Amino acid sequence: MPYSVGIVGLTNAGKSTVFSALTSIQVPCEAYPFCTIDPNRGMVAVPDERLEKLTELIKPEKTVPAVIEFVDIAGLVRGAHKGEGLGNQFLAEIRAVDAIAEVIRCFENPEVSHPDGSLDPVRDAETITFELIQKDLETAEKRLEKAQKMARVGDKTLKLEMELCQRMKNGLEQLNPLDRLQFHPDEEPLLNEIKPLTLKKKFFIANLGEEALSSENQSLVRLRDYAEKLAVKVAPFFGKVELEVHELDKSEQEIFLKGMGIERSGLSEVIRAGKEVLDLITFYTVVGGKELRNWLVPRGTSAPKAAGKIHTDFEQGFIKAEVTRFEDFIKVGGEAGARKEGLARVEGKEYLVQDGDIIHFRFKV
Ligand SMILES: Nc1nc2c(ncn2[C@@H]2O[C@H](COP(=O)(O)OP(=O)(O)O)[C@@H](O)[C@H]2O)c(=O)[nH]1
Ligand SMILES: [Mg+2]
Repeated sequence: MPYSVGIVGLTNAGKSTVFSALTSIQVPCEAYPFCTIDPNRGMVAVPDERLEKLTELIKPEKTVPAVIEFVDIAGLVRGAHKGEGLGNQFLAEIRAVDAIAEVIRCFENPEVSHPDGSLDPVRDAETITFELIQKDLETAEKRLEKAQKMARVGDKTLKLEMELCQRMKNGLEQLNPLDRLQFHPDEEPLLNEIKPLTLKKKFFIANLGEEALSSENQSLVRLRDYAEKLAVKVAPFFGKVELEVHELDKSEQEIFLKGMGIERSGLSEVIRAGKEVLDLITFYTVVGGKELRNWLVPRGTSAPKAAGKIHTDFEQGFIKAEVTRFEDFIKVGGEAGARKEGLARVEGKEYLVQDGDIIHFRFKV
């Protein structure tokens, strides 16, 4: 399954605009078995210059880029925890994603009403956090109550859960998102099950209006300031502008956006932020000189686990990995050159994959 990023934000922040702009370059579904057809979900090819260079060098029959799935999750509004918006579907969707991108409105437009009447990115970010805290509080309280009941009828295994939920509850009542609390490794499995919203990796998407092209945007400055204090990344995104250029093909888009003074597309900013919060690295495979692919894995992934990403059998049957660094691979003109020059190292089960590795797995099935 690809990594997924859920787009949340207040009404009219530009979630759907950002989502459409991100997913406007559709990846062909047939290369991805997990591809589903759902208007609120879209698969985006991860922009990768190294993959482009490798394609030029190897000229494979097919290049299949890694994808990240984006989900437009509607339903977060102020007061949501009191029963407005934030239905079960919202919760199920947000729990299921790997990271949250909070779209924060930074554009002026008198024709598009703001639910709180004025432009204020910091207040909006805090509203989102507040609502997510309230949701987590509700979850913690429910679980605590249930655990207490069960404990009364003699189930002693629930001590850990009761303690955890009590601590979560205390923290949340003080309006602390759970990522500010410390947890014990023993509590990880429970936390993985509960999937609290304020423990998710997250970043902001600053949705900028056309006016921000010509002058420094005060909303962006304020949001950046705020985000820096929380150590949260900000990805600037000209939602409407980028959506409007989506009829152009990819290279034309780049030229057009550069012409407007947008150096890096919102897409690359968002992917960069997503990869960073999830701490992902990229490795490459070339199967029989025919199919070139890049793969995203968490930093610190072992070679057999990385092989398992390609096919579950590969992890079981892993024998060894032949690894060449991207720079070496390019320098010597490919796999044959790398072998000849002794630049293709043989690595075993313990090897931790490095960003930019080109890997030839050997396995038995
Ligand atoms: N001027 C301007 N309008 C925008 C921008 N982004 C979104 N909008 C408009 O704001 C309205 C709400 O956007 P939408 O994406 O539907 O917001 P959502 O409720 O968060 O999904 C739409 O009419 C958009 O065209 C922007 O960057 N500039
Ligand atoms: Mg929407």
